[in-house]
Amino acid sequence: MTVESTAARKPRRSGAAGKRTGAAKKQQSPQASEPQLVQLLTPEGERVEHPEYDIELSAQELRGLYRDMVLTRRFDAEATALQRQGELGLWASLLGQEAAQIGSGRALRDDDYVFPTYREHGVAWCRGVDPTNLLGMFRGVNHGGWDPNTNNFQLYTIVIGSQTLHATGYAMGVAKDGADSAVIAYFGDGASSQGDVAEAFTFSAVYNAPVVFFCQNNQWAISEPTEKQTRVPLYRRAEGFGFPGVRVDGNDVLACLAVTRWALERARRGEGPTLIEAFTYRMGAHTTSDDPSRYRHDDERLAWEAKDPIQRLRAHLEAAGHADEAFFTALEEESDTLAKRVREAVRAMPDPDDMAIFENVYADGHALVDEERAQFAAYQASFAEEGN
Ligand SMILES: Cc1ncc(C[n+]2csc(CCOP(=O)(O)OP(=O)(O)O)c2C)c(N)n1
Ligand SMILES: [Mg+2]
Repeated sequence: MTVESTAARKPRRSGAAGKRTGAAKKQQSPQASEPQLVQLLTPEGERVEHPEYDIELSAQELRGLYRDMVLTRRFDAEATALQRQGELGLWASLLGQEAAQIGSGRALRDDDYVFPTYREHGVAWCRGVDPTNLLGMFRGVNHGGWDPNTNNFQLYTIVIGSQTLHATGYAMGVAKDGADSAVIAYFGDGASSQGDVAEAFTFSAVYNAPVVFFCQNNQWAISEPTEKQTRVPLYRRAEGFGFPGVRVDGNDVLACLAVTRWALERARRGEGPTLIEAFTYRMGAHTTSDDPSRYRHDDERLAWEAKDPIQRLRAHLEAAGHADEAFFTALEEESDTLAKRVREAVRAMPDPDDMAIFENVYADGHALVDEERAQFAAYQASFAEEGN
């Protein structure tokens, strides 16, 4: 089954309809005219209905999603700045993908398990992984920085697509245990071309594994556009494997939350995997080592800026009277505090022990690793001797 319908999109009557201001226009978004895109919040911040994926959230919950996105964006900007200042070796920014990550991340239950790529800083935030822990690997002082089982959030995975197989295997284990938790694997449009992803789709389908495949189609795989990855919209790939695929507006935090919740519930009920394609955009460079001006035009980015995930929720909050100036000011202050904490934590990270690289290679040790350790120790000691 492929979810084909965006039918009956219409402006939604909200309790605060009377308070609607000019910020909430009825104009349809350009994306809304595309078929198969689930949307609950237009780029102008207007709530619209969807027949299959509607969601009711309190003003407090909406403010919470907004806060998550603002703090995540601020943390991400700070990490980019730290790389520019030489404090990090590399950073992979999530700029523009906040709604996809916070919406899906907030759909999860504590006992669900997440298999991320290297860009899921917003999901990490939702799982309660301290943002400073994300930076150690990018500073080169550790190999990960957190215990996956503390927050059910695996370590970042650089090998493109491989985590979809890990997630599938884990989900098959969850099903064998008889648990009703679910697993979610994040990956990108580029990763969708990897054999690992096709294998994960096959295994999860035939074993009915409780896993959600959350593909952030941010339109680019470094310098390769999505049309180099596929001849059909990515969400339709699922059909050939025998499970549902849904394309959601990845810049609409409410739609991402609603669709991910639905997919997780399917998994819990034993109905197997779902592919969600969050249609979004990588606003920044692939990483701090990349220069997107070499391969894409500025007007593309500008068009997506008009669909900014944070601005649209802010427009909705203001139009519906769900947040006042004091809320936005307090959040700005909270962002500053977070940024300062992140800066200080990174600069205070101790360098690792030189010999630590030889640890945890084999559980019971290995002759070759022992030999290399001894060689390296002798090499290091030679500097001390020279100094004497
Ligand atoms: C197996 C493998 N092949 C190639 C790479 C190099 N590489 C790193 S990121 C990337 C592009 C990934 O694009 P996408 O899946 O769309 O994710 P995004 O970076 O856009 O979030 C590639 C090819 C890698 N890390 N692993
Ligand atoms: Mg991509």
